[in-house]
Amino acid sequence: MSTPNTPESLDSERERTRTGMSKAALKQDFLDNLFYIQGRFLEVATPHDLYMAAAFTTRDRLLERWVKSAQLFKSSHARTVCYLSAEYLLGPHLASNLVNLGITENAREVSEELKLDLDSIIEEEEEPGLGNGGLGRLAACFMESLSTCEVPAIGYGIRYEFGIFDQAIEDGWQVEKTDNWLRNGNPWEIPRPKICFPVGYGGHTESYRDERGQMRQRWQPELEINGVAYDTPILGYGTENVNLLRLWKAEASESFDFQAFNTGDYYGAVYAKIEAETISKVLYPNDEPEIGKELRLKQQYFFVSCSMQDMIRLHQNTVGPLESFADKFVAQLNDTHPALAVVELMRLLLDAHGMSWDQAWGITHRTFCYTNHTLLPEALETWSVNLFERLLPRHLEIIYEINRRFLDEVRVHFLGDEARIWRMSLIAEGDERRVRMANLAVVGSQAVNGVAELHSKLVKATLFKDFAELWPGRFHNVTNGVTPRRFMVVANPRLAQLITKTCGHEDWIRDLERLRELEAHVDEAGLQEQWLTVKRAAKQDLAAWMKQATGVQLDPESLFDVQAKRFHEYKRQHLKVLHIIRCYQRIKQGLSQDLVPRAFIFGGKAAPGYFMAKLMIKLINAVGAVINNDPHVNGWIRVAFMPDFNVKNGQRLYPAADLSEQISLAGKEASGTGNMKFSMNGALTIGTLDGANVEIREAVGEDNFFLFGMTAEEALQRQMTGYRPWEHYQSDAKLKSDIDLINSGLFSHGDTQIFRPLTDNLVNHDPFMVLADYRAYLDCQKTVSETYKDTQRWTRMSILNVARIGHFSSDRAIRDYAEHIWKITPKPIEPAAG
Ligand code: F55
Repeated sequence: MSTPNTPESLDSERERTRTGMSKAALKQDFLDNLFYIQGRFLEVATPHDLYMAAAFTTRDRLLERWVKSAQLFKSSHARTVCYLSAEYLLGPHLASNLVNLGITENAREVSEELKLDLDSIIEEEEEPGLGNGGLGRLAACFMESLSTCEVPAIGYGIRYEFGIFDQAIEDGWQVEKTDNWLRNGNPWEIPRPKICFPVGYGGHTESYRDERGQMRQRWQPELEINGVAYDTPILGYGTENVNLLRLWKAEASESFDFQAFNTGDYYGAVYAKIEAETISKVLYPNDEPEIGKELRLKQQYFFVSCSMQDMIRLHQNTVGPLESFADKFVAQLNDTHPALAVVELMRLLLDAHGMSWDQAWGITHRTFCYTNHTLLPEALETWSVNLFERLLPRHLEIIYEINRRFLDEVRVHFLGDEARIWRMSLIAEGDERRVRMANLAVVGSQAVNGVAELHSKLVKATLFKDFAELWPGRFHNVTNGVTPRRFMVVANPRLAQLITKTCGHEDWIRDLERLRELEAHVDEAGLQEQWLTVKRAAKQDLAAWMKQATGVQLDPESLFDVQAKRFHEYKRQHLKVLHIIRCYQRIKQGLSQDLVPRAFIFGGKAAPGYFMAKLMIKLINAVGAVINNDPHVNGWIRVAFMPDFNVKNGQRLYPAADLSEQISLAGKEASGTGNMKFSMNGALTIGTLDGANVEIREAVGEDNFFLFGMTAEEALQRQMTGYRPWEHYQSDAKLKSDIDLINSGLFSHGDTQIFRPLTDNLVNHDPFMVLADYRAYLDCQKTVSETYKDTQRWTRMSILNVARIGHFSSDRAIRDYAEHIWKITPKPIEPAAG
């Protein structure tokens, strides 16, 4: 790109040179880093060396902004959001940081001059998969948008040594491989060995008299370990603000060595060290059965204790007296995993800082806000009182006291309603008494929110009905969003360029509502044609990737029909399978005339202990193997399973999708965020009225959304009046023949039993009402096919989906939180003077 010689452009070029963003500076630093950090010349550098040099060159360019942000936040006592999350599903940093620094083009040109390919350098990065799915990815989108929206923030979490497992498919089954993401080093983090806090476990509590003669409680833990901070800068787009992601690593404290020295038990001390370090060893894949639960509670306490101690330290170093703690900080609980923070802050204020209960509770209660991400009863966290007593005895005492005072309030409010008191108590009574973490989070927070309108409504009407009646003003909705930087600009540069060209500016990247300007061009043949070209190119890229990863050949001319998300029965991947089998049977019966050629593409991991979910993966691969090899099918339909669906692979999928499958049973998916990512990339949605689908449909227009299925209310109604799935099986001949085909052994080398657990469950129980929605789903898919045949109409709908999706940017979500929940105003960093 040549730069015209206007005074402004010279100024900005000088500015770029000054801050090291020029091509010359980038090239020099890249070569220096390659030599001084990796110890390599260009000629002998491995792909990994090149990636590390590029990463360090990029990181150097964010440090100045980072330090400036930190300085300003410190000196101005800026109000700060602390996002507490057990998971951050960050995805690769390099490409996203290049975009947010505005140097992708320069980096590409420098690479070309050095005869290197920027895309393969970017490919080299091993992503930090420190999350399971939607909840962890939301935390990552929010961190990026907090920076973009110039809201001072710290993300607190755990530096898992092993993130979410890598998924391989062997003989059609999911096989889990450990995710050793730190193996080759992590250039994005900065260890802070001096930012280190002790965390206690076990032991007992005791009473003592303080210097003023007051009786107080204190905790004598049996074991103490250390949490050490590892910091990663999180850049925003088009801003100088850089926020901080601070992840804690567990280490043994010196007392271990001391112990060994005293007792001579050297090996005992070494084992104790190893045990301490297991606390941040591995991310729990959700839905795990009971075993290992204790370690999970230890993890939760570990990271919230470090985070609360760090916040208190920061406050004392800047503002000073703890009375104003809740003015300086607001702490957002990402689901209940960090809910112990409420109790830990109470403990620190009471026991370490000598506050009275009322004073400590006043601060704590004003500090926290809580986001709920699920209504599924089996996903609501509870911990056995016995375990608590053994691991965190002081915290249990504090929970009892919070509960005592809270239940007194309930008693006064709802005179004599004992049943209600039982339901609202922080302790569930029963064979085994358990602490209800969701109730604790609600009681300890000043604001509670759901993640989509429907979900927030159900939160108030069902899960927290009693609480909403007690404190109606506490409940809010903030609909989720995703970052358009990663999911449009990074993932789909061709589309981003076309949008920029059509709108005549790049401002849509930071103000996503401006995508609406596309609407004025929706009927232009030129745009429609280029839109199709962009989509086809993305489909070709995906087809090439799939071919090398799985051997399955997809036809880019066919409709790419994608369902990518964690495997769970409520998400109903098996409903999609029934549709595929129906298409297959039609082809076999010579009735393929009204079909359009389709590629059915799946992606997603199943929790290692979730048998049904793993069986669904096996079924998809089994059905795929038969269909893909049946000459009769002759390319009409193809089934492909993308192995290891993670952020990186998601970025390959979203741009290539024509159709996005969002088919959960209404009322079960809190929001969904994949639905937004697909739609932003021009896929049309087939979906139920669930989670954020409802709002997406309203935004893009009902004519541009394929709706089917029961509403949440209808589903509930049918469950209550007695749902009998076998009646559907018996009365719908096609449904019966689809399910029977699964059990015929056709897809399983004659094994008629292997898929029985799935089909028996569908026919006899069907907790997520797959059979009830089967007919409506097939009918709707017919409409999809009809619509796809009219390319112009489909393209128009696709453009309108993108034009009207602006609301689902995580920038909007963060602004909602800032205004309604956190009461915080942005704090821009002034760019450096020239
Ligand atoms: C992780 C750990 C545990 Cl123990 C339980 C659940 C999870 C988890 O990953 N939950 C999750 O991803 N929930 C999802 O959150 C998204 C963001 O709000 C929603 O869009 C989605 O509907 C919800 O299922």
